[in-house]
Amino acid sequence: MAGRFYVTTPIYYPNAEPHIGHAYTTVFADSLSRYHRLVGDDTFFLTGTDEHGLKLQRAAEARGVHPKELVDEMAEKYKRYWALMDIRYDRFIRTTDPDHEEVVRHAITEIYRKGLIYKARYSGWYCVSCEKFYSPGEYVEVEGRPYCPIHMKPLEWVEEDTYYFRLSSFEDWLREVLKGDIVYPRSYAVEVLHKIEKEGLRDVSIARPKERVWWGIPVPWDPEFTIYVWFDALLNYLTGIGYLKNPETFSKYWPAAHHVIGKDILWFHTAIWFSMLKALDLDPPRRVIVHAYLINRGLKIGKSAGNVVSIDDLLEAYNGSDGVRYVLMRIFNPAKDVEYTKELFDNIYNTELADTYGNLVRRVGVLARKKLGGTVESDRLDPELEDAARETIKKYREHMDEYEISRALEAVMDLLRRANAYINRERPWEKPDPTLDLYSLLETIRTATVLLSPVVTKATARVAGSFGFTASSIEDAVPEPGRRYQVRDAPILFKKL
Ligand code: ME8
Repeated sequence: MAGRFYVTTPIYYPNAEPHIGHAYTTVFADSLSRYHRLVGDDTFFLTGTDEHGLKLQRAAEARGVHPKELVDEMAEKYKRYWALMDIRYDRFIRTTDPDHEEVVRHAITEIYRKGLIYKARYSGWYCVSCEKFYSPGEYVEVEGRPYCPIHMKPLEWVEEDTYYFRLSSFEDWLREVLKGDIVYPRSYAVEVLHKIEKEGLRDVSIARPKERVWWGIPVPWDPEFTIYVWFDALLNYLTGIGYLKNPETFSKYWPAAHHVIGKDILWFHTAIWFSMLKALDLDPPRRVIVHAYLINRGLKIGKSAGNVVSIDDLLEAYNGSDGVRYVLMRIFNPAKDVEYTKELFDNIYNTELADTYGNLVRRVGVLARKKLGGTVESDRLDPELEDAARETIKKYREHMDEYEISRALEAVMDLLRRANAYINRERPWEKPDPTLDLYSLLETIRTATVLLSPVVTKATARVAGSFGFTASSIEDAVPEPGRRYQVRDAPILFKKL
């Protein structure tokens, strides 16, 4: 039964180019989206850039340009990197898009009308890199000064008039929502619940005086204030599927939303976002799918830590998008931080992509051409490989449906390792008629190729083209006798490092 699947990435701050951390999230969301298309779901994939606020205002100031000039240039860079990574989104949203600004003005006005926004004085410690206030207990102290625990930079003291959103009025409702299966893995929901338990749900400041933060959307009823960048940004998930402008598309994909995020922005995507939706009489998303960090030399990879691994370097090192995508998804971990090391990446690329998949494709392709002139047809299929393939499809789907992409890929590698063992054992090159062996191996390759296609986008298309099969639906993965392969070419898919 076909379902609906709406998947989003965070919209990234375009103050700098995307790096391996942004690629980690984006490739994951793209792979999920491609998987859901493969199983026949009506799918929409949204990504984009978060262009307002103090962080961008300062980045532009530092370069001596207007923020719009900076974000225009950087949004193009993002698109270029995502093209290089073969990311296939349905919309690239920018918070400076006119339809988005309209959604934000509409939403904040609605919530204000309901009496859920009020004016008061605010004071607190702020991290501009996070665009977030930190309360005592949340920040760390360095030589007696409050520092951001993520960026390890001094916080700035802010004291000013603001508008608050009455988050506190949603506490009971939010606790109930978080008890369900809305956050994946569940441990992150528990984390949010603990925070609420400890501190209560405090109202959140959602505006900044214009003289301090002018780069953003003015508060409609009081243009002396600019709307807080997070309040603005979260609403992109509604704009992206046509809230206001295209109610039909919107009601098709909401609430089938799956928000993929890093654990750094969990609070915003649960406590704040769910409450905003409730205030707008909208259902919460279907899922918030959280992942841990990529770290390098023990620290979260990021511009501030100065330990960034660039997408250019990765593409260069692993022969383009397929290698990078595969390795990133193979180490993908929702619960635990993963340390980037060149050895780990090289090893996965070499042993799994080059040796286990690439080498099998090459060997079987060469043999099919040499021994059978490229035409392989059989009404029988080795039962061991057939069973293994069916079992693999089942496992793969279970893992993918639970967003466990690394395990799904592991299952495919297991199947391919069996096929490699099979060819070594059966030695089809020595048989006068190796039809049954080669047919069975081609079937296994077809299964693996279809299952790998959401992640390894280009090489799988090449294998399908070279061997003459289609890989556009999960049905194409099912092994069966009676097909006819026309092997035109035995491609070398992955150069070994
Ligand atoms: O937070 N490991 O944007 P951002 C894993 N604009 N993931 C990482 C990572 C790392 N080392 N570094 C970055 C923002 N990420 C807001 C979002 S959404 C309405 C607004 C990924 O540019 C991860 O997904 O700081 C993280 O949540 C996101 O980039 C933060 O991107």
